Amino acid sequence: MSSVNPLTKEILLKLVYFGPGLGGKTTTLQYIHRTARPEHRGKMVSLATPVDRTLYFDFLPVRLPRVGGYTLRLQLFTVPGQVHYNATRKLVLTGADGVVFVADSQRSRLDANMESLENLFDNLHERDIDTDAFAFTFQYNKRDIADILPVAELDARLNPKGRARTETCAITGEGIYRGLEAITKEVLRELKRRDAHAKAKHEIAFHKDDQSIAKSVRALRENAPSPVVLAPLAAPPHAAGLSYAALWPAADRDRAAAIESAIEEGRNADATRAVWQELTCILDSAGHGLTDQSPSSVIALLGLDGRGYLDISRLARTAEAGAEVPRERVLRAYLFLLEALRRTGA
Ligand SMILES: Nc1nc2c(ncn2[C@@H]2O[C@H](COP(=O)(O)OP(=O)(O)OP(=O)(O)O)[C@@H](O)[C@H]2O)c(=O)[nH]1
Ligand SMILES: [Mg+2]
Repeated sequence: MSSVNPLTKEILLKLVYFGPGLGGKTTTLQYIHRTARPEHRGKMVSLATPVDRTLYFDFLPVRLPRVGGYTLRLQLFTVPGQVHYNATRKLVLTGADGVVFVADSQRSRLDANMESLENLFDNLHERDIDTDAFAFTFQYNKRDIADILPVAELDARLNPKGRARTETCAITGEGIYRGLEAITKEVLRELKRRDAHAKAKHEIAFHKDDQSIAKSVRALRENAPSPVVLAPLAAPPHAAGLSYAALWPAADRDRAAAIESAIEEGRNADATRAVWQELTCILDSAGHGLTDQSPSSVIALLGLDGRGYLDISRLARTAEAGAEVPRERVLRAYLFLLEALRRTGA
């Protein structure tokens, strides 16, 4: 559910990318993650637990500054499209402010689109949501493929009410930001409409919002170089030797190399502090949008060993206090961090 904070001038919105399996929802979020300015987006978290598939979705937080005097914090989610994961879809839809329906434009997927759309409506109706007054847009995806339905036919079959729709190719990113812009506008329009009826008004300066949303989304997209220097470590990357830095996202590899250099040079306390900082950051992003964001529950959700986490937190305190940190424990802490990284797909 949206929340407006007039003090910090922030609006938090939850947007869900919904649609049939393999339609391109995850690819859409990956594209935004890859191309948004690093300072305006958090880490992308993909949760797929092999044992209990009820937990399975992607999450990406992004921040749109200066929209009508407010900063918009968007929490972007995807649902698992496959038919049998409806429990997860219901869970992810909880409190959604808007939905982008990612349709697969391929002729052969028309039935799957219609089934998924019906499922979306069922899930919303179950929550007593009036779908006519719900922010909802379409992304007609995979427009790059040869055997696709014309837009007019998709409109007729999926979108008889003529909601906003964008033609996209999630792989090249064509149309993706226009789609994000469309749903953000819809959600704010809906919020404003509700606000007009509510007794307590937020007095959000929504004038010219469409223009400022467009501007803000455009600013989000421009790819800026990301300076990644982590104090207190600023070691040069490895010249030789075994390194796990390649397992990290490209933008973070320098920091991984810095941790490894510190371990190699016996600067165990420095390495510990850096591992702790990285771990906290990963858990923080993974916890965004969850009801219980405490590190222990995020650790449990990711299927990580809670004892390993406690061990690192103790070790970080030891390092902070200036006491000696044994090499094996730093190595173990680094291994734990690598595992956390792998599980979040960061
Ligand atoms: N040609 C083409 N392929 C795409 C496009 N978008 C996604 N794909 C491919 O389609 C496949 C499925 O994409 P995903 O993003 O995983 O689909 P999803 O909607 O998240 O699927 P579920 O998680 O099963 O619901 C991947 O192989 C993508 O590379 C597109 O616009 N064009
Ligand atoms: Mg997916």
